[in-house]
Amino acid sequence: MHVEVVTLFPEMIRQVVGHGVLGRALERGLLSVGTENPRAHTQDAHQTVDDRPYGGGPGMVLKPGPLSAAIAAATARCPPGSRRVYLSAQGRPFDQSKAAELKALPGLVLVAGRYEGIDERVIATSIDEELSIGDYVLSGGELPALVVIDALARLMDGALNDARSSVEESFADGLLDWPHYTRPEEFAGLKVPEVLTSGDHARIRRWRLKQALGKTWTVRPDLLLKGAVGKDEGRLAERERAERAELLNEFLHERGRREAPNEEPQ
Ligand code: 9D3
Repeated sequence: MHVEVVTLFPEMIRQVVGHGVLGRALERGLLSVGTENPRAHTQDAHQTVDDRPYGGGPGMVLKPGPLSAAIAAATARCPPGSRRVYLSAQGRPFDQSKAAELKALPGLVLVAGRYEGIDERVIATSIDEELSIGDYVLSGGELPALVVIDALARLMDGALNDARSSVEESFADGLLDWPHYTRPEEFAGLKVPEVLTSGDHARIRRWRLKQALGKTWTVRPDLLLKGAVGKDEGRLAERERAERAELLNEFLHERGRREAPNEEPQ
């Protein structure tokens, strides 16, 4: 997959994509990342990329000319069938199922805005989809573009070093993670839960699923209503559904049914 980022700060992108899982995915040729700077598409001596908003108000708006020219240049380096995505606080939420959908595309042009935003006519003529990474105010689309690229990279076959089987981990799909422990067996007066050193893999699996269900109930009950995230969305096998119901019931029974979700019992 080839990804292009249209940005006034290409160094921000280049610096980050060299590291970790992402850097390895690039080295392995699973993914390539290029950048295009609207400033390179200006015609005036001052290389002006922004201007005051029609109608007045604070801040500046990215001018349509240089930005649309940069999007065109970036698109020309992507295979046919690529999608042009504008990262914006006004977009639909980016989530794991959207990551899986984008992963299937041959290429992606990610447009990062700055200032108050971009001229609406660029959205009308040069953007296929608008995505937000969450309900908080950032200062531009570069970090969101990197978030999207990172989520895509780890979905590429061969990007992760461990050969994790999707079958093996699917039992906790769509849930928050269970607690993790490593050596030593006692730290800060706290022991590793006995079940994890028991060698009883069926018991360990059920303990982990119950922990994941309990944590999810407590901090993200919305995920339980959704069913699951990702490719298995809403397609939990009947047996898994029954097991989850049983273990969630156990969790609720043990912590006291009267506590509402979101209340971490102490
Ligand atoms: C009128 C209020 N605005 C400024 C306080 C609107 C506004 C303009 C530009 C809010 C954010 C931004 C810059 N944000 C992004 O480019 C952005 C973003 C975000 O802020 N939150 C979540 N996802 C994204 S994706 C791009």
